[in-house]
Amino acid sequence: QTLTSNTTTGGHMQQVPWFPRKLSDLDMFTSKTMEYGTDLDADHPGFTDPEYRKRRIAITTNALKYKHGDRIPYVQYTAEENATWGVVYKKLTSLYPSHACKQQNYVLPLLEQNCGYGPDAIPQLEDVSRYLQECTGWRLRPVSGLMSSRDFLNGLAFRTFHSTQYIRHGSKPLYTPEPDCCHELLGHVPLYADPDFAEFSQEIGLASLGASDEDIEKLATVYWFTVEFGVCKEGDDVKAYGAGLLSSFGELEYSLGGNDQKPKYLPFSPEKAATTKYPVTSFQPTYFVAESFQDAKEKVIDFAAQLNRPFSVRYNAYTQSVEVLDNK
Ligand code: HBI
Ligand code: FE
Repeated sequence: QTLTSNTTTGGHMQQVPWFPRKLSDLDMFTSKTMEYGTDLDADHPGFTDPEYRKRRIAITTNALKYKHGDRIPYVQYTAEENATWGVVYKKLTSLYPSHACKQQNYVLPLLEQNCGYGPDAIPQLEDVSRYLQECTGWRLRPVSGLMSSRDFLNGLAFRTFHSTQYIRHGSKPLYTPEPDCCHELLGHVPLYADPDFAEFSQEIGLASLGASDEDIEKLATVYWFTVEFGVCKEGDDVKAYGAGLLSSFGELEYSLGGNDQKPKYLPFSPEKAATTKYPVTSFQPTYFVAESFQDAKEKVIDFAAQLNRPFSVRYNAYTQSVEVLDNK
């Protein structure tokens, strides 16, 4: 951590890890993307396919050149890429009515009407981002691969979701070891059109600005158990809202107790979730159940206030920038 932001609290200058103060500061993250992106790991289904690797480089170039305020370039997806999307789209949307939270089911038809969702073609990030901005002020930014937890969470503070634009390898339509556009567009995007989820997710981001490395780890774990693998109460039922569930046919069924497997449910508590260990390559043994997105938001705000940061922040939606407040 070399970059620092100075903040004055109680008359003392304090150095904390650098953090973005305005939307265009997110341009700083572009060159720091890690792993994958263009360098595929050996167990990736596309690793030995030179055509796939070339395609990935072509698509991630958009993200590497992107600056705040640019249009996100359209990608001319190939027939094979659109076919892969179609397989995923049909499989997942068939499970949503019974398994996904009501917000996912409310928003999906709106995305079909307003920004090109459907089984035939991969929606364009630019169209999706514009629609989200109308709904909640959330937007997408193209990204070339995995970011650090700090950078990724910092984006959320500015109602910005970093999204990959490439698709998984066509040989295994229902498997991907990394985020791809199916995961982003089906798992994450719909809930960013929901006002309560929009606020909840931004709070995790605001808490991450200038946070210590230990607190970033905690917030990334809270993110994991909510935005990625969260389930929520709906009357007497439990439904999925986490993107890792909404974009995985197998785990979506498993997480709600399908196939006679019974995962453990705990009531959502950021304190508890933040220190819970989790596997990254198998289904989750434990899910946290939120009462509602509003309740989860309030719990995250209380949790964030206990973290070890000498200041608090306020997001100014008019200027789309962050104000640092002297008091904690
Ligand atoms: N980077 N591009 C990208 N996409 C993610 O979903 C993502 C990330 N970096 C970290 C991350 N997610 C989470 O696992 C948490 O560490 C925040
Ligand atoms: Fe994700």
